[in-house]
Amino acid sequence: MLIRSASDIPSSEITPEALYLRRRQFMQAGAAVAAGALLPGVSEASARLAAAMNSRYSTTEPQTPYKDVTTYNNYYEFGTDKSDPAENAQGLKTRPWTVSIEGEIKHPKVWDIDALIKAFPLEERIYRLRCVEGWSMVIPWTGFPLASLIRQAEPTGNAKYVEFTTLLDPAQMPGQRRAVLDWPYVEGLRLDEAMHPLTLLAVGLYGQTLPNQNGAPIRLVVPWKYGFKSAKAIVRIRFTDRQPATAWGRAAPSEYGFYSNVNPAVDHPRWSQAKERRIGDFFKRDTLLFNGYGDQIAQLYRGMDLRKYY
Ligand SMILES: Nc1nc2c(c(=O)[nH]1)N[C@H]1C(S)=C(S)[C@@H](COP(=O)(O)O)O[C@H]1N2
Ligand SMILES: [Mo]
Repeated sequence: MLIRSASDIPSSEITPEALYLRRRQFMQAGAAVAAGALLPGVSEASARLAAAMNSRYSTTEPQTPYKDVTTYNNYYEFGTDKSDPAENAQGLKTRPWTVSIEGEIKHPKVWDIDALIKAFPLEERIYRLRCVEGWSMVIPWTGFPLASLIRQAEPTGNAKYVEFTTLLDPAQMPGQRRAVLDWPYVEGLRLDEAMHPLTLLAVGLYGQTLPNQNGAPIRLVVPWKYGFKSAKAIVRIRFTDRQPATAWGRAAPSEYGFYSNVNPAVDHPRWSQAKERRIGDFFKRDTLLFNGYGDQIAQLYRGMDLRKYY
């Protein structure tokens, strides 16, 4: 495992950005609490965000600088270049916003996003993110386990999978005016993957509201899977008895399987997955099975052929 304790990290690896942001986050927490006394609602959400406790599921690896996390993005609704989302997503209207929880559950509900942020305790989770393209980052998310929401929704006996759908709005999402994918972006998990405590619904990063380019107001984070499983700007979570058809799976089924667990031994048809470049590093490093989260999640796939179920 590459996980080191905080004291093992040379101070040279702690970026000035990270330190600056921590300090600013701390001060903003104070300011937000003060403002929240006058203006309940939005500031209350940001105060809750800033106050989120670091989780035991966090890695202590050096965090990717805020600048890189928010300017090097994949979000095809806003263009296919890494710099496009930061430029083009700023106008996305993330309030009002609702998330519909529907399908094979006992308590379907259309949640207002601010009510959802208040409904479950928020945690900070510092996770590795490994993109299928061969780069990776370490990102401090703030959010709550998807399992909390699922428990409240109470899946029926027919619920076997969970489908996540991104907003469809070509007027706001210029990338949707081109047939790069069959919009809207759809992703899916098996119910036990969705219920796993590592699976997070993120509403913030670096202690602040999620930037639009990172999937505001709410996005999925599944750290042992390739980054594309982590759908952004979610408007619907639907429980089904059948495996959902995902946007990438429909576009290129031989390249993007439903499981898409990070696996250095199973290559993408067009490139090796054995190594990755951590953004900011010069040299590549070995990619770890299940992105290094195997101790926690390997039991989900016991007895499964990971080559067949790629
Ligand atoms: N709706 C939507 N979600 C998406 C994508 C996308 O194009 N559209 N790209 C995915 C990919 S390929 C990756 S690697 C991650 C990147 O998340 P980040 O930009 O917050 O690092 O978002 C994923 N979620
Ligand atoms: Mo990705």
